[in-house]
Amino acid sequence: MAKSALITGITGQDGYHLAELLNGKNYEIYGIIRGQHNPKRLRVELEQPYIHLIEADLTDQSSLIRAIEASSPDELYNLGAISHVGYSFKNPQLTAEVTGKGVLNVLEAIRLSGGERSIRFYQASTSEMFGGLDYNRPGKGYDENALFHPRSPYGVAKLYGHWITKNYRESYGIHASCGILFNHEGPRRGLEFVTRKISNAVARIHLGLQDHIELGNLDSKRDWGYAGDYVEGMWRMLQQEQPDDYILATGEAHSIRDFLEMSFKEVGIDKWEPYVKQNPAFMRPAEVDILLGNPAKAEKKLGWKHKVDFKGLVKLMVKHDIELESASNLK
Ligand code: NDP
Ligand code: GDR
Repeated sequence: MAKSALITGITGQDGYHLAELLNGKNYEIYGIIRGQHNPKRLRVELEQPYIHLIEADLTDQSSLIRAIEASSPDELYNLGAISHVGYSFKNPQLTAEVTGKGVLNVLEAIRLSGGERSIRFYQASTSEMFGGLDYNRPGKGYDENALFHPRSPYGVAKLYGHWITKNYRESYGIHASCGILFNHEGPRRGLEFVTRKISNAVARIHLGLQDHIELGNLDSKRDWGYAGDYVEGMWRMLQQEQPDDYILATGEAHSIRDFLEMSFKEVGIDKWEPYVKQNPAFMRPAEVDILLGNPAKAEKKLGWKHKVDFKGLVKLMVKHDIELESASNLK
């Protein structure tokens, strides 16, 4: 019989890629969609008509219980969150409710609907829990035993989600795993995140639709991979006999400047500095200077490895945005 999966965050970047992956494996897929009018609903209905949408919200536990009852999932992937670090500084309490307590709401919904033994649970933990400080940064990159030191309301809320998931695994024997994922990007990335903001602006500058881009800190470094690779790792975690926590990363870090340089090169611009203005509005009250992950455990135990490298990622994002912006300006 086909397996079934329930995904929170179905309208987000990872929800899209994970649904594609599971559809290819013949899963019955259910996705939670929130809000009485969600403009992304039509996109999902047109592009991924195989997904059964269920109206629910991470802050409304009864809606989560009903979603579990309606879908009887074998696997539940909790991807839903307020996921923008900058936004979390402006809406810290909402972030705590959705990104932090929302995880507890899902775990309790699993228990209350009697799914403790039958539902495998994935929690979307993050490299933002580490904070990138000198004292806790291992030379070979963060591994699963590194010290946490979150630097934003988002990171703090995610750390709660991480520990409550581990606690429910230890207390109630739920097959619950946390994927500690480093940044992963692609054409489905929201325009509010730095990589997509850059790839889209570069495409528009190339097409003469915009003359510059405004950014915040250009010196931070991130371990950037491709989202399509990372959802494969999520799925592999839930196929293991025992639940556990795993880092997914590429093991390479690059700066925002590197991303700019490589993106502008794609459209034949070698000197990118005149096209970039710094705007303090995009700076954060506390920054994470560098995040580098060590994916050795996932490589060994899950047989997972990223396929798309940094250069390939930049290339595919800029190419996609040139096509997208050209098409939307034909109309
Ligand atoms: P996105 O920001 O693209 O998607 C977030 C999703 O959460 C959207 O579908 C959004 O729905 C949903 N959501 C927001 N609030 C609620 C709510 N109250 N109830 C139900 N759903 C809600 O994130 P990504 O796809 O990039 O990331 C997926 C998960 O992985 C997130 O938890 C993120 O924090 C985490 N993560 C992401 C990494 C990355 O590099 N992408 C790295 C590490 C962790 P709506 O469309 O209605 O707003
Ligand atoms: P991040 O991603 O905070 O790592 O969180 P983001 O792309 O927002 O920022 C990366 C770095 O770029 C700097 N930056 C800017 N960022 C944005 N968004 N906009 C700008 O204009 C800009 N200018 C410079 C930031 O200061 C930062 O240093 C992402 C999210 O997907 C999280 O949900 C996830 O958990 C982590 O990745 C891993």
